[in-house]
Amino acid sequence: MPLEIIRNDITKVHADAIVNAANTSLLGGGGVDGAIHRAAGSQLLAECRALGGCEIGQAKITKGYKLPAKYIIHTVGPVWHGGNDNEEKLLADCYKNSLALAKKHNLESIAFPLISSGAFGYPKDRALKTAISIIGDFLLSNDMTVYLVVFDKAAFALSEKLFSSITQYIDDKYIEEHPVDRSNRLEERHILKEYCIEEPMLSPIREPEPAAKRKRSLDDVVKHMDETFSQMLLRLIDEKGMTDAETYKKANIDRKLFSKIRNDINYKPSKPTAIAFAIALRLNLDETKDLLLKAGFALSHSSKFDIIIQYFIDEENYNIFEINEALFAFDQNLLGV
Ligand code: AR6
Repeated sequence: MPLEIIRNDITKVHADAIVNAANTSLLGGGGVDGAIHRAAGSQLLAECRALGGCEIGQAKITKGYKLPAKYIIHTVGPVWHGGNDNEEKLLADCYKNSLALAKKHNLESIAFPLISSGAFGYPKDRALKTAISIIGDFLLSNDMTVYLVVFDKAAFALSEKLFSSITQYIDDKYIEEHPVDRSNRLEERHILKEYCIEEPMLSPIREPEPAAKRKRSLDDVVKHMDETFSQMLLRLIDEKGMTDAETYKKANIDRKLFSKIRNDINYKPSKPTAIAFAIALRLNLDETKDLLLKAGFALSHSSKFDIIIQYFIDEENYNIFEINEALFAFDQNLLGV
């Protein structure tokens, strides 16, 4: 998976490089910086001394010494002064310059902490947004595995607005699934019995789906009935006029997995992989269900994971990285594995 949000101590992460949230002296400090220097050993400080410091937003590379990572990319985030002091641009530069340095050294994987979000006081939800947006952009035109290491989940929160609208959506969907209040229903049964009226089917009344959302015809469905997942995926990629690379990047799927799927007509993907492709292809809910069915899966209203996916499809928000940010906040599996 090209971008993975993980909860871990970054000094334990096995990646070609880990990123250090340093200060301009590059001579060590507290937080991640302290942890990295302790874990890498004193040779790291000796190499850092020779670097002559680093400007805010810039990045410099050293060896990883005793770390599992081969390299450390040191970058200096901005101190948060309330948001009107160019903080966002400087933080974005940290990610951009670190990724550029990793690319220059032909690295295949890199792990970032949430730069500036500790001692430097940058609000964590904003820091996370910037990180995801810059890394997401980078991955649309580069092949690399990027880990975003979120150390303390307790302090981590999705933006208040997104979080509450997803929570509301989850609540609504649960209600839709259980539309008749149990107590009302018992009372109803009681009245029916009292008056010896035959009990009708108490099936939930559902609103018909708006026609605009039903974009595929019965004809279409029948015509493609015998397709396998892989065949349907490749057909949809053609129909949408997308390239393979564009598709697997937008799906947060790595190239190797994609070529496996392309070359094996009977490939059975995992549910998160199948959904990731539906998102990359901007499928509507019905089309998503059709594609999932080919892989033997369905979407239900009793799974939080499924409801969150439906929320984003409903909102026509097909940014896989934002979806993963939300899934992570709700402790769900991420898309693209
Ligand atoms: N692994 C992953 N994340 C961590 C770890 C760890 N071992 N330890 C802390 N974090 P900070 P900054 C998280 O303060 O805000 C230093 O003294 C932490 O929860 O390390 O950029 C430097 O020398 C937070 O979310 O970095 C600078 O002077 C994030 O990493 C200054 O602090 C960043 O917190 C830099 O401050």
